[in-house]
Amino acid sequence: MNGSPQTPLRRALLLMCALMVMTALVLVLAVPAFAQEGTPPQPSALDPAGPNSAAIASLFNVVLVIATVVFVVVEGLILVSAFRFRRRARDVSEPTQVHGNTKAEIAWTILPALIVVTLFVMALQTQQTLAKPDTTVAPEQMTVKVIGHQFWWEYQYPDLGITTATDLVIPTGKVVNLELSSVDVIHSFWVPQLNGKTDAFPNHVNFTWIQANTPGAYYGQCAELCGASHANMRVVVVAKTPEEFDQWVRDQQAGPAEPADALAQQGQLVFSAGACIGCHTINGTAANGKTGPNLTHVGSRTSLAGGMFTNTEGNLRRWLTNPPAVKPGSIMPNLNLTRTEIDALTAYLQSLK
Ligand code: HEC
Ligand SMILES: [Cu+2]
Repeated sequence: MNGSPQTPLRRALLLMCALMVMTALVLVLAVPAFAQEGTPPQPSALDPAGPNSAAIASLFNVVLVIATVVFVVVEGLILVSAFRFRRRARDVSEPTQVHGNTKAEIAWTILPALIVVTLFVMALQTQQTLAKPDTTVAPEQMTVKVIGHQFWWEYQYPDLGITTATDLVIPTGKVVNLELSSVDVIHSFWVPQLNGKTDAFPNHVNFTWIQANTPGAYYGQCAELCGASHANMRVVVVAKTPEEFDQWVRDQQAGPAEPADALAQQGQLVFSAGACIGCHTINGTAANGKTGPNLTHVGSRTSLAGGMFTNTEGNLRRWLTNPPAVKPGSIMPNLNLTRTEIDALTAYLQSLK
């Protein structure tokens, strides 16, 4: 085979196969390694749970089909020509020289142009769907202000007088208009099953909307690098039936629960005497800080600290013990709380349903 003209082609093919096998191996081995325990489900934008994301998914599917056809035709032609017109062994003659083929040139100019124009028109149509919800399908609407913070989302329901964090609670079957902004750097609000990525800027209000077809928890992730804990800035949309949502609204509108047992009462004292009130609000108390999440009903949320933790006693303790140690760059500092203070605060915060 030495010196045979086929060797470079064979080498290239071998190299390509090796690369493909290696890529497959890396994917198979690496993906489970990243899926740590406690990581929320990684939802797919191709599994839409509402009309906004459904519009994006159907555009994607059309693009995918067209791109696949183009890929197969183009790669196929390349492979066929490379194989059929390859240099045979001992063939030293010049190949036939051709140049110019008007028909072929017109075809490969017009066809891609048509494809691009089709995709352009479809993308415009989808953009229009995303810009404005179809209110003939879901006539009921509500508005939530979504405010990005390093490293958690705040939600204000202006018509309902509710302020909460991380869990965005919405009713099913209703258009929820989201007015996005940020108090610090640029964040991006993204719940793949419900909407496309939408940036949240300081001093500017951006708009997107979501609508959930069925009750459930839809997970998302801040999609704009915003600092050390960008990856820990998550979001969960909790969609409830309209009846359950109304109940939630009544619970949130009520004042904070008065702690019943002695330990929780002690926690209330620690809270109101400490630095907490400078950064956190508990409605109807002296605590009216705005730096951190509103804690009036923190016990009713599914997640804590920007969705980094599920809301359990153990995680609350971990958080209070040393926030920046568990969440790099956290704006909540280590307050060097004693064991007794943490016990009391945990009991108190958990009682705030
Ligand atoms: C300097 C401001 C500051 C002080 C003081 C402070 N916090 Fe925070 N706290 C924050 C910020 C900011 C967050 C959100 C951090 C994140 O998720 O990245 C937070 C988050 C929390 C959370 C999680 C709430 C949620 O919904 O995710 C709890 C609980 C909490 N703080 C309790 C306390 C308690 C109790 C004290 C007093 C002992 C306290 N904090 C003092 C700023 C502060
Ligand atoms: Cu962010």
